Amino acid sequence: MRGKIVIITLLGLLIMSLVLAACDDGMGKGIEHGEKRIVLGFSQIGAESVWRSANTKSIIEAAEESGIELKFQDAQQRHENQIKAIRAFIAQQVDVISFSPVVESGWDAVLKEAKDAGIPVIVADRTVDVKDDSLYVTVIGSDFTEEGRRCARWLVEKMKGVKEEVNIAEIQGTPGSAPAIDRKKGFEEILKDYPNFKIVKTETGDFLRSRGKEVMEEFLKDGDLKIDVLFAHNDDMALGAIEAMEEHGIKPGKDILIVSVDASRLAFEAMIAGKLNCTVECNPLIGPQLMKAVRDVVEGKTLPKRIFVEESVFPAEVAAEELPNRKY
Ligand code: GZL
Repeated sequence: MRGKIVIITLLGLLIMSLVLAACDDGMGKGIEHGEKRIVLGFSQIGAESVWRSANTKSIIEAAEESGIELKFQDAQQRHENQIKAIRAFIAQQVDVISFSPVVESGWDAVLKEAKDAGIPVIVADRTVDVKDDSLYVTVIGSDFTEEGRRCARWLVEKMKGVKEEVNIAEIQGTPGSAPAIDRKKGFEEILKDYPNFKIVKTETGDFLRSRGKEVMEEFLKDGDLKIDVLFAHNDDMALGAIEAMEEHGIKPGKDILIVSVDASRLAFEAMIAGKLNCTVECNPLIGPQLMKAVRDVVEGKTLPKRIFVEESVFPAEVAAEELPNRKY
C-alpha cells in the first residue's frame, strides 16, 4: 500500500513539473510561475546618427536582458510613420508604448487614443509638447537646454581674452525637434551676457553628417564671412563640417574651433586628432532605465514626470584618457 502512495505522489509531481514547463513559452526570462510576459511597443525615430544607433542597441539589449517582449518600429525620421506605429501598437494591445518623438508637436490625438485604450505611454529621449501631460507617464532623457548652456559656457571660457569679436556659425538639428530647439535656447541664454559672441550663420543639418558637410560648404562660400567657431547640435554634423573645412584648406579645431553634442567615440577620435575642441555628452544608453520604467508602470508604481540621464562635458584635453571608457 505504502509503495502505491509513493508512486502516485511521484507521478503527481512529474505531471505538475511537465505542466509548469509547458507554461514557459521558451522565450526565456519574464515567465516565472505563469507570469505574463510584458509586451512593449517602441517607435524609434530612425538611424540618422551614431547616437541613434547606440540608443537603439541599448533599448533592444535592455529589453532582451529584462525579459520584455519588444515590438520595435523604425520610423525613418518620419512623423507619420511614428503615428502609424503607435496606432498599430494600440491595435495589438501591447502593455506599454514608448517612443522617441522626431518632433515636439503633433502627438495629442494619437496619445489620447492610447490613453482611451488604457495603454500607458513612456516618452524616451526627445520630449513632446502636448496640452495634457496626463497623456504620458514620464519622459526619460537628457536636459537639452543644459547641453546648449554647457556648449556656450565651454566656449566663453575657451575664448576668454583670445578675441574681442567672436563669430559663431551654428548647424542645428532637426527643425521642430526638442534637442534642436532646446540646445539653441540654452546656448543663446548663456551668450546673452557676452554680446561680443555673435551667431553670424545658422542652418539646419537635420542631425545628418552629410547635411553637416553641405551646410558648412555653404557657410564657407561666403568669402566675406570670418567664422571663428562652429557650434554643431550633434557630433555627426560636426564631423561632416570638418570634412568640408579640410576640403576648403581650413584646419578644423585650429582655424575654426568646434564644439558639438553627443560625446560619441568618433568625436573623441576627432579631438585626439586635434580637429574638434569639445563635445558635450548626450547619453543614448537609456535602455535599462526605460525597461525599469516599463516594469514599474505595469506594476502600478508612480513614476516622476521627468527622469534625467547623467551627462558630462569632454574638452579635447581629456579625450585620450576618456576614449577607452566610451561605450558608443
Ligand atoms: C538627443 C537625440 C539627438 C542626438 C542626435 O537626445 O535625440 O538625435 O543628439 C540624434 O545625434 O540624431
